[in-house]
Amino acid sequence: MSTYHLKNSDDYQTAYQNSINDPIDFWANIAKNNFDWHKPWDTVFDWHQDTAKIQWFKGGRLNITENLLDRHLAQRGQSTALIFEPNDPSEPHECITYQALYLRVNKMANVLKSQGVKKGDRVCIYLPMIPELAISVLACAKIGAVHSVVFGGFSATALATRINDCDCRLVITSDGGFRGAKIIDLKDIVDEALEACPGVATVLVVERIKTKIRMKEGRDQWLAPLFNAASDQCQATSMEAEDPLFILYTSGSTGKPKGMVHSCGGYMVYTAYTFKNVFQYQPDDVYWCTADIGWITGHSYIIYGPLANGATSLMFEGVPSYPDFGRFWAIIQKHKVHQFYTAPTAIRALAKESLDFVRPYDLSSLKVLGSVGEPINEEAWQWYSDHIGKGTTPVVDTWWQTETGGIMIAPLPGITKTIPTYATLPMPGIEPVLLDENGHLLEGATQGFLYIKHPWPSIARTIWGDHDRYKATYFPKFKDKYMTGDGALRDAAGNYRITGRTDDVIIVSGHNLGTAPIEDAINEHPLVAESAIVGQPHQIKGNSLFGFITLKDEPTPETEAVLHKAINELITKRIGAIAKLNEMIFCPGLPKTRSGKIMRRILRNIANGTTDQLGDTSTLLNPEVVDQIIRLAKK
Ligand code: 7RM
Repeated sequence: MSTYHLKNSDDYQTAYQNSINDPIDFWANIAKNNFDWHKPWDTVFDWHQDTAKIQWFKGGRLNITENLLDRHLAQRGQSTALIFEPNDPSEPHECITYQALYLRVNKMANVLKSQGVKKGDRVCIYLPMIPELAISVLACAKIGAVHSVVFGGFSATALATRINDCDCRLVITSDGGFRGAKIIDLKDIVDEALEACPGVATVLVVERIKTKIRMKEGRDQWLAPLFNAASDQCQATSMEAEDPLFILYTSGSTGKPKGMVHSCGGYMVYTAYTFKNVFQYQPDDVYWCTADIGWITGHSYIIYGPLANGATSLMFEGVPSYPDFGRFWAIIQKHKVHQFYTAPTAIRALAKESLDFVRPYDLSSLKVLGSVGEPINEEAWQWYSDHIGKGTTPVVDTWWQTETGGIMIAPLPGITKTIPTYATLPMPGIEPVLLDENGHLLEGATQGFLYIKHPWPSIARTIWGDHDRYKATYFPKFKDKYMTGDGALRDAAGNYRITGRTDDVIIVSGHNLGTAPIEDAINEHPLVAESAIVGQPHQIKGNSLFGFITLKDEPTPETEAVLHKAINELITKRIGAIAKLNEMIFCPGLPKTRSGKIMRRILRNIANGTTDQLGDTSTLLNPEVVDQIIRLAKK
């Protein structure tokens, strides 16, 4: 028997040992005893290393929404599933019970069916953080449609790329969204995107901001009348455990975004299990994750993990700074939040403000504080622990990825030790290893490239439409180890500290940005010859983007000023405002190796002002440009 809820350190130790000694028995037990299946699986685990094909609970049948909603109805139908806290604090919040959510999901599922959506079809969801977002996600899952949620901050071009990549026929959006004092015109962005998406036949529009928008005849329909007319009863579609549940795009170090595909069975089991244990969720606790559902954290730890446990999950429409920097703390007090899960970038932004924004609020309900998305620096960890946790609430630094589906390395609050800046210990079923550049296994206290040995149930199964890229990205050197792309350090007790990306992905305010697509956007400018982006440490964002740009002609101060603006506008248009450059310099050339590769390491040193540590520059083709760039950067 595997214990679902780990209550103490012995439970953790035992579960961990069992899960490593016999992962198949371990996960089969968890999956069998804690979820509803239509039919048991034929094979717990199947792995073809040559093709990087991984399957969990193959042959098993289920519908994930029955595990999220239906099975709680008898006991907890009247308890709250979702709390919606709107952007504007004077607008009333909404509590949606399990029963009510169940009925709303049924109605939405029937709307989708009436629009011709069938099992396996892809549906793009481009919505602000309103209940209809969670309801749309669950409605897709109910009828076996594959949802592809695109974060509302992405531009029309980025949205179009994602719609076309997985061939979505239907888009769910809203007239717009509220974000702090701003209004985001989502429908306008969709209209622009769809000019490049001939495959989209239907757009369902939620009314949120009540502005006048354009509705395209024959394509666009308001959701409300369809929803109101739909039946609130709907038969869940029976899914194979390995059928895709959703696609979520993440930036790669090169090329177009990768549509990570997650499957129904393994994803459910793993997100539910890790939610219960990492947050030590107890019935009637109020749990709040501040992520947007457009990111994996929102998928796994606002919707799927919490609801699988019958939890009350709060979703917040707004931003931490509106109407003032006390908003998070006001919400914690208002809803008596027990578990709070946010990102280091938010913590740093709030720590910079006066403690007068924290002091007025009663935060005594808090039992667990979580962090996710990027390494949390010591000062931020300490501020979070001291001022929000009052020195007693444990801080859990959770390391994981879009590709891992769920939390991989994290302390169990009140159970295992927390150490500032360390994600500490692996979850049961997770066996991290550190390798050196040549792939040799490193033992004991050391630092290296982080790999994971044995697939766990919620590992992404493929990249939509490009399984070769999946294999090449995650199993590039060793068929038997998943490559995370992160570096890590391990102490003598086996605790892990994640040191950051080891590839060309830069994490800005918790958003993963690949350098290549940004460089492509810059290079589109007719005056630009070439460009390279590096990350520069930033007090609040963690990293900001620093661009080195060469022009086709000698720049003048005037062209530089104009280009500065034009380039950031181009980036905003192609990717989104999150990818704007913080600094850019126009240089006579970029440092290159003899084989023509840009030496980003050197550019990183220049951006960071650590030019005394340039290291080996002997392979450089053009060492003279390095000095020129250093001089320009100092200006
Ligand atoms: C959940 C999420 C994944 C990348 C990952 C890391 C970084 C995430 C932490 C972290 C240090 C953490 N998915 N990362 N969590 N680094 N400590 N606790 O963020 O796909 O968007 O990003 O984020 O580099 O590879 S993600």
